[in-house]
Amino acid sequence: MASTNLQLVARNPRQSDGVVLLSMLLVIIFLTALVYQIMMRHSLTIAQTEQTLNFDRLLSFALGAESLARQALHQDHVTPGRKVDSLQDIWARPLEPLFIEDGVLEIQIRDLNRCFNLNSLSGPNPDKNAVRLGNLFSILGVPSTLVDSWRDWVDNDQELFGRGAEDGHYLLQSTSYRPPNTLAGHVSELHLVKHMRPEYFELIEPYVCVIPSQELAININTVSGEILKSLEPKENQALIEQIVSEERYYETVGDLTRELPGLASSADVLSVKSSYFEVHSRVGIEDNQIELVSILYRDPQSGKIKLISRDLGKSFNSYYQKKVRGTDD
Ligand SMILES: [Ca+2]
Ligand SMILES: [Ca+2]
Repeated sequence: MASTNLQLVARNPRQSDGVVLLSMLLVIIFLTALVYQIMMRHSLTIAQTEQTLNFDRLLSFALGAESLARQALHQDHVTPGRKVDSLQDIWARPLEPLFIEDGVLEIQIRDLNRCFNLNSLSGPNPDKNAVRLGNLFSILGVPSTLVDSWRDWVDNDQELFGRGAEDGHYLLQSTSYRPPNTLAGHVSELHLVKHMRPEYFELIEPYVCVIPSQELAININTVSGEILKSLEPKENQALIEQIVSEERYYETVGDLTRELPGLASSADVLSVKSSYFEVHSRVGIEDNQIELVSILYRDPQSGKIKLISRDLGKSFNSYYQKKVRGTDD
C-alpha cells in the first residue's frame, strides 16, 4: 500500500513541475553567479588597467618636468657670461604652473649646495664640519649631542663619539636596526638617530641635506644666514643677516670674505657655483596626482646632468594650490 502511494506521489505532475522549476532556478542562480563573477573580474581588470594608465600618464608628465629642469640647468651652465649660481637665476625662481589636459604641472628646483651636507661628517676628517654642524644646531636651538649621534651614524667605525651611539645602542631597540656607517641616503634618517625628537627635525630639516659626497660645498649666493653664522659664530651676525636679506651675486668667494673676514678660514668649503639640485615635480589631473623628487648632479666642467635618484610621494609645497585655496598653509 505504501509503495503504491509513493508511486502516486512520484507521478504527481505538480510535484514533478516543482522539481523541474527548482532545478531551473538553481541553474539560473548558478549562471547569474557565474556571470556576476566574470563581470566583477572584468570590472576589476578595467579598474586596475585604468589605475595603471592613470599612474603612467602622471609619471610621464613628471618625468617630462624632470627633463625640462635638466635642460634648464644645463642651459644655465653653458650660457656665456653665467659665472655663478644665484637665487636670481631662472631655475631658482618660482615657476608659474603649467596647465595640461585636465590638470596642472608644477616644477620647483632647489639648490642642494645651499644647505649643510650631513654626509660631510662621514669623511676622514670630520672634526671641522662637526663643529660647524654643532654651531648650526646651537643657532637653531637643537642639542649638540645630536651631532655626536649623527657622526657615529655615518662614520665607518663602531667607536662611540662623545654622546653618540653605534650598533650596540640601535640593536637593543624594540625594533632593532643598524646605522649605515657610510654615506646616508636620505635626510629622514635623522629620525632614526639617538637623541632625535620630531620637533628637532622640524627645526633642522630646512637647513640640511644629504648629498652623495663627503664634501661640504656651500654656495654663498644661495645659502642661508644661519649656515653662514655657523661657519664662524664670532663673525658680524648683523652684517650676515643684512647680506642674506638682499639679492646676492658674488663672483668670487674672496668678495664675501673681504666683507666677512671671519669666514676666510672656511673659504675651502665655500663656492659661488652649485653642483647638486633637487627637482620637485607635481602633476595633478582630475582627482589623481603624483609627486616626484629627482636629485641631479651637474658636472662643474661640462655642465652635463646626471640623475642621482628619484623618489615618489613627497610633500610638495605647491604655490598653485595655495593660490587656489587662498591660504598660506
Ligand atoms: Ca663612531
Ligand atoms: Ca659608526
